[in-house]
Amino acid sequence: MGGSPALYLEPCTLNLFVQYVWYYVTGGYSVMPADHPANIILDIDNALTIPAQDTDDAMALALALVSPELELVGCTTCAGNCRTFQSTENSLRMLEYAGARNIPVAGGREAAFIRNREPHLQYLEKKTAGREKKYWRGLPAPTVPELLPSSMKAHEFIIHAIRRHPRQVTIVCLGSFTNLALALLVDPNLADQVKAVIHMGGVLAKDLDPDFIWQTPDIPDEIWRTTLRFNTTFDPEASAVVFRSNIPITLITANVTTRVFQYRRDMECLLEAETRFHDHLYRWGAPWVEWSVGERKLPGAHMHDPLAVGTLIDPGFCRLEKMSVDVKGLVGGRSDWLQNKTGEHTVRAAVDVDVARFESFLAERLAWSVLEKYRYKAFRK
Ligand SMILES: [Ca+2]
Repeated sequence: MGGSPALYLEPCTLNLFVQYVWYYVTGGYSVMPADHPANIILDIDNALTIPAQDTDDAMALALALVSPELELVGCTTCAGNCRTFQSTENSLRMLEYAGARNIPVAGGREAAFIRNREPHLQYLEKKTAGREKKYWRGLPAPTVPELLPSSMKAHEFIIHAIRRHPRQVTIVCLGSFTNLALALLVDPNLADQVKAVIHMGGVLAKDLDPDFIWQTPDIPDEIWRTTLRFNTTFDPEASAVVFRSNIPITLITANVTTRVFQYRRDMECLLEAETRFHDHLYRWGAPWVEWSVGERKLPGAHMHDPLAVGTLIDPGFCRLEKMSVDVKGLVGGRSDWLQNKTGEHTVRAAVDVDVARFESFLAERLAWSVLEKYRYKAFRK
């Protein structure tokens, strides 16, 4: 380190400093839409602490915990990147380390409505048997969470929260649609009370060209095309229930999420935050970045889900267009179910992203402290 040590600030520290000063000078309100903080439920397939699985749900949860523009009402868990019970454990552990003990975590269904996703889940479980293991070598076994899940199941929690806060809660679905669909079936009048749904999923029909590079050659084609293709197709019957519900839906498509990454240098920012929570994110997040660079030959780790949460914080990160969903086509296995035309089931879908601005926002924001309100305030009854 050259120059005067007293004046030198690491780039991460400098970014943090600027963010804090800016936030406190402006009061944090100058860029917030009028309805912030936005109440959200995060429905996630959180695989953090499982080697060779995506870490993006965990980073999305972390982003929610540090962002004053959001009010995290609770987490519900679903299958996708891992089994549902694993997502529940991983989320409870994160909240425990964050000191956010009052945020409920409600476990969801393990299985899709009617499709057999066992081959998909067993494929994921075998994934650690190969040479990828080296990236996670030496890490201690994750602790058993002290926190317990909610006594409510995920769909019951969704109904409970929406009924307590009608038209005020956005449901952020970062895995399959199973839990939300179940809530809508159990409580047929619930849809009108849901403010909005934002979902990481979908692929624009124009980009279904076989030459389009998804940059995940490690995933077998039959797994990729039938189930892993970005959440929406994991449980297509559940997705159909949600798309037919008339809830305002925004899809943060794979077209934009595959363009945003977490880099090695970003992991250093987590380490410098020096909290148990950030250490945990670093410990399990850094190997995934290394694996993505070493095995997938990517510049960093894909950050699909944080972009969905980030879009709630700043809608300007993505350019959205009105599109239609061919629900019958989706259920029937068509891959071009998201189309740029008028149709019966309209959604807003992300067609472009401000990559540089979002990536730097995410890197800086994740080093922020977990909000005090989650440490001390009891969950609103
Ligand atoms: Ca996810």
